[in-house]
Amino acid sequence: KKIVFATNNQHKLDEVKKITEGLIEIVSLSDINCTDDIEETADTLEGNALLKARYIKEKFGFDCFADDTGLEVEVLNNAPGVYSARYAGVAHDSEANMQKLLDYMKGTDNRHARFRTVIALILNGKEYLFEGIVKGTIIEEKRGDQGFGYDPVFVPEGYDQTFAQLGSSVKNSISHRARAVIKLHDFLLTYSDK
Ligand code: ITT
Repeated sequence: KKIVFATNNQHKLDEVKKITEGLIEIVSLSDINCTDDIEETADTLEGNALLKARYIKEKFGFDCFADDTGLEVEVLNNAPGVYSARYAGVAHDSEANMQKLLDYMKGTDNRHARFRTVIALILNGKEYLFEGIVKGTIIEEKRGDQGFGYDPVFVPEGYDQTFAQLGSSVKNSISHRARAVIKLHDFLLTYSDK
């Protein structure tokens, strides 16, 4: 079954396509000629994921899913969280976002953080949510050049390299996004029974 992934983030699209290879056929927004920048006005990951999925369903009529992801840092009371993309003020400036985070955490012993992805699926008029979490720590200086966003400062639990050093095959086997996507896949597998 084909399903539209409502994202403008090419990195997310690449990751999800890899994770679902041979399992789900992913259609991108550019495949449906949508270049809209969907405004994310909710104050939760769940809310923004639903908002993006509903926008595509309402405008184009396709069943679809959307991903909203945040980095939740314990000592910052789970900030930047839903505001991860525009933490430093300018949307999608990953360098500035990471710098602000490292500055705020300077001298802090508690480095615990987690990535949390919420996927919202709209299928046959109903809405479903799937969550994926990976725990880890924020290091003191960026390391690695793979991945995207906050990957250079995040070391997943059980590893001593960042997502940006570990690369896509390791990231895609343990990440927040992978865990949410696997739940989505398992749901779709058994869907016909529901
Ligand atoms: P959409 O079109 O899907 O909304 P986006 O880039 O706006 O794409 P989000 O609203 O979920 O995505 O923004 C979350 C921000 O968190 C994003 O800009 C990245 O900087 C960061 N981020 C998301 N997933 C990440 C990942 O797997 N690794 C590192 N950083 C990530």
